Amino acid sequence: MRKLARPGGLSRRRLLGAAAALAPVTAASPLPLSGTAAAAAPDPYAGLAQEAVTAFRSAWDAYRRLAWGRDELRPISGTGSDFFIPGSTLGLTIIEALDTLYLMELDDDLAAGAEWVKNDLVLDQNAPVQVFETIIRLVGGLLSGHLATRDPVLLDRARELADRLLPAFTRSPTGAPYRYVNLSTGAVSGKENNLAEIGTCITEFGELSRLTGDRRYYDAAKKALRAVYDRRSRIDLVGTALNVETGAWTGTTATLDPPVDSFFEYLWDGWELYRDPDLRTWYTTLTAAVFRHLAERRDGRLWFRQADMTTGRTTGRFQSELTAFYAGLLAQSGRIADGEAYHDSWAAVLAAHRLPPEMIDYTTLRAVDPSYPLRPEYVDSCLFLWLITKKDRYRARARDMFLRQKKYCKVRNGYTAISDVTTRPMKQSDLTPAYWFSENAKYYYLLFAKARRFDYASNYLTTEGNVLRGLR
Ligand code: DMJ
Repeated sequence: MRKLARPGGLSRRRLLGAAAALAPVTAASPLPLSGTAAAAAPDPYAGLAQEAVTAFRSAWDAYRRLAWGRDELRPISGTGSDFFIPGSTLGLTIIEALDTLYLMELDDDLAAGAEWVKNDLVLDQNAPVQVFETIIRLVGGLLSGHLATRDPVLLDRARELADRLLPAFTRSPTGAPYRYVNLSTGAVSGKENNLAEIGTCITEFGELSRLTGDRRYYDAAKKALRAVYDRRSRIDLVGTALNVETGAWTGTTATLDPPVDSFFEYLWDGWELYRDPDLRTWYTTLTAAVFRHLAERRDGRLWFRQADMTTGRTTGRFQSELTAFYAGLLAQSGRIADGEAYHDSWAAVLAAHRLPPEMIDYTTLRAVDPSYPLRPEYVDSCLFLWLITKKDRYRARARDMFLRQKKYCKVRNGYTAISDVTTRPMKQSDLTPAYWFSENAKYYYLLFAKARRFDYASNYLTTEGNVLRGLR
């Protein structure tokens, strides 16, 4: 996933500092993919940059060969699968890959992907889709694809899709969106919705408002965030889920884990991108409560427990791998030491396991859910901690993770998710999640390559890794 560097503010200063540490790459410089790149001192990561492209290509070429146009690739059976609508495709992997193709300068493939979107993507689907996933993956992917190619049709498609999603927001009495909407009829369903799905849309919708001049998208997204913030408890904690019609809490556990995670991320990101002071206040107020009531040290490591949102009483000591993103978010929002400490906690998980389990009991680091669906969050935080602190440690951690992924997840047709990281040999499943093309592949490349089409000093990546600022 994510983010930032924008005019003004603490994080920009830090990112500018980080950028100064990079050898400047000009348009005339060769793309530093080999060990003989233009930098004066040999770059120990240059070979890995080439490997990151090779890894991406192996999965992308397999997708083109075996599953072109389908949502996702099943690399072991050599088939495709649907993500949003059984029996229909929305070309998810193509749309997720667009800006990664651009950054890697794979321009023929980018052109093929853009052509598919223009000629073959059918949005008028008489079926319900999950609003959150459609926004972060498809609207976000189309927007970053548009910013990469400057093709106006991609922006039109993003807008058309957002318009089909809007009833989920506008028909809700509270402004918190319904979970599903039928893309053809606008019928809404799923009145119980969780915080991540309610609150992860302001950067994609904000960008759409910025590019089209139509405020409706930004306003709908902000109203959804406000619907949650206004219902915080007296100790400033929020739960996990709301009834979007009545506004009553249906999940009252305070946690950073899913299904809340990116709700916090987009409060900060919305402030970073659009300078809306409400969003900063909401982020700051809720984060202070997270540190007051959820943060704790175990064996010197920083973790975030689960608690009752009204009383603050502890209800669990688990942590999802998805929450590893929070290390980067903390650093970006000015809590650098906390961000680094939290990343150290996840490095300890990697010292105990060959790949990070989906869920651990953080008191023992034992796997509670032993699957590894090729999650990107640990490396996502490596990227932003590296940009902010300039410490090589985070590139080294990303290299370690890259090599582990290669060792355990590489198959003939690219990379596969793992169903159990604790067995020997590891049990592989049969899926390359589309976010792998937008997130993992991109983060490794940006960390290792000094990509000349990326502005390391000023950028914003969404929760899905879509680049909305910083493409050049
Ligand atoms: C991605 O789809 C996004 O990062 C989302 O916010 C949660 N995590 C998945 C990948 O793990």
